[in-house]
Amino acid sequence: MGPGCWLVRMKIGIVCYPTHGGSGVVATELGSALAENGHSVHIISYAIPFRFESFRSNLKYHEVEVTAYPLFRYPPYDLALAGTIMEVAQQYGLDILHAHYAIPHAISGHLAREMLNGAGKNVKLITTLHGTDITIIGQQRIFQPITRFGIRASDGVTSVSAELKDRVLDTIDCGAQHIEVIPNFVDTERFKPGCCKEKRAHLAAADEKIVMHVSNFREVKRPRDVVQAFARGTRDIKARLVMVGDGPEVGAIRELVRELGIEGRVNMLGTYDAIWELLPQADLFFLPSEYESFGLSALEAMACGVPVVASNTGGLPEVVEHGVHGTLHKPGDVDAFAASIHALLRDDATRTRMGQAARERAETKFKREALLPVWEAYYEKILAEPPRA
Ligand code: GMT
Repeated sequence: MGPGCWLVRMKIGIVCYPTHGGSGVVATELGSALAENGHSVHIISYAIPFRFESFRSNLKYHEVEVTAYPLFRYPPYDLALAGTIMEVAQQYGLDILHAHYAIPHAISGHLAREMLNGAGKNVKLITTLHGTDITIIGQQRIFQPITRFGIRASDGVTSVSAELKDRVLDTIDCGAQHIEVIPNFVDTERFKPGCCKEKRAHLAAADEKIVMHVSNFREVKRPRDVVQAFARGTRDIKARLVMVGDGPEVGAIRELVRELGIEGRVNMLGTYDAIWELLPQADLFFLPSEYESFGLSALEAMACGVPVVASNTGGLPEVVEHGVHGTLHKPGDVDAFAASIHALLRDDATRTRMGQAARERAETKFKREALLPVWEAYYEKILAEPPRA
């Protein structure tokens, strides 16, 4: 993607979590794509996001410095973040602050914008809602009013799926705030079928099928169901479960794998950043989450030509069409997941067809090059609007 000469070059601050998780990935990949297209991008976080690859003069990372002081039992990260945003905005003349995840990023962004506007600098705040900021954090009694405040205070708000937008409007009184749906995207040059074939031998024997799960092993991902459904669905099939990622449920999952006596057929790899090297080796991608606002990892698998077995929850049906790119079932229906895994692993022709359709879907609907102009147009629209009263 080359710099388009018609474009207004913008100075954009992106605030995100650096940890393994979809919102940080989306924020970082958007930042890289914008920088490649000639905009000046500043990523602000408490550590370098794991997908951050800076070798460009117009893509910078700024660390939030959190000061310890004997009086602070809890060092005020949100204020340190607001201070850092303000400093970066002043130094580089930012036009836009793009907060990924409502809590606390939208609030710190709001604070920074108010301080900047008070100093005569007009900066616009855009908040992207990613899912758990609404469905888990935003539903907690203590956080709901502040989530609502952050949404209302933003100059623009986006959500990663239509389902998440509806959920926000149903559960949070957003006032007059409009929510724009801009789906996540995938780099289809990096995530592609056939990549890194030499990795396969490290994951499984040549005659074993690979079922892959990638997540941060939180309860919402239902990792126990991953193991149970794999065990039930592959009793008479030579197959291996490859689990990638780390998180609070990992210990319990290891235990369950031992209880079921399938340790010889399960690889728990821990975190692996270059996930595009592993995904194409899978025969099936498995994501039986309780909820996914979008399911970026499923999209990344699809871009690699891998069919997906997932929950029919949240925004997943907007990404994966049941029967076309894989199969979708009710969260918790372990028998249905097991039956799908069994049927698909036994049917090479259907898997190949679904894998091809999945790749095509990623290329036609969620390609980075197609969604970048959507973001640019959205930024320009928000910039053109008068400042909030
Ligand atoms: O899934 C997680 O636990 C991480 C979380 C995040 O904020 O990093 O992911 C959310 O945002 C992703 C990117 O937009 C979506 O693809 C995930 O579906 C969403 N997770 C949930 O809704 C549980």
